[in-house]
Amino acid sequence: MDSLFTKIINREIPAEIIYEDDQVIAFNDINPQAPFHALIVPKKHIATLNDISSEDESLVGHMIKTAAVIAEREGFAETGYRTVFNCNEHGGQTVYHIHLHLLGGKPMGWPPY
Ligand code: DGP
Repeated sequence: MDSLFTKIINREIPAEIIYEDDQVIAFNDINPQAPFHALIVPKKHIATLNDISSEDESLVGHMIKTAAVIAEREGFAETGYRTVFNCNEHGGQTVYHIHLHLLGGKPMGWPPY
């Protein structure tokens, strides 16, 4: 059974795709928590951060670099932005295919609860 995000990668479910390359895809979050809120998702299915293997380290680095590239492209790299990985129940993870939230366009609060 493919994950929800694999279905988006395979164009079985529509999404507003804003970036794609051979390793990752990025699309707007369906429930935005900031003026800009996108998800950077690896094409390889990895369920949680706990499942990242040493061979995935460059892929995860590429996800983070992609967030920075999109922030620059969207014009909020200098003012700043928030990136978040949620992991499992206490982390607030609801989709079990790792994804990096990229939020921008307003000042973010801290702590995040
Ligand atoms: P998390 O709670 O960290 O697992 O974040 C999952 C995010 O995925 C949440 O912010 C909402 C978003 N999301 C869930 N279903 C869909 C969908 O079908 N399309 C899009 N674009 N985003 C979705």
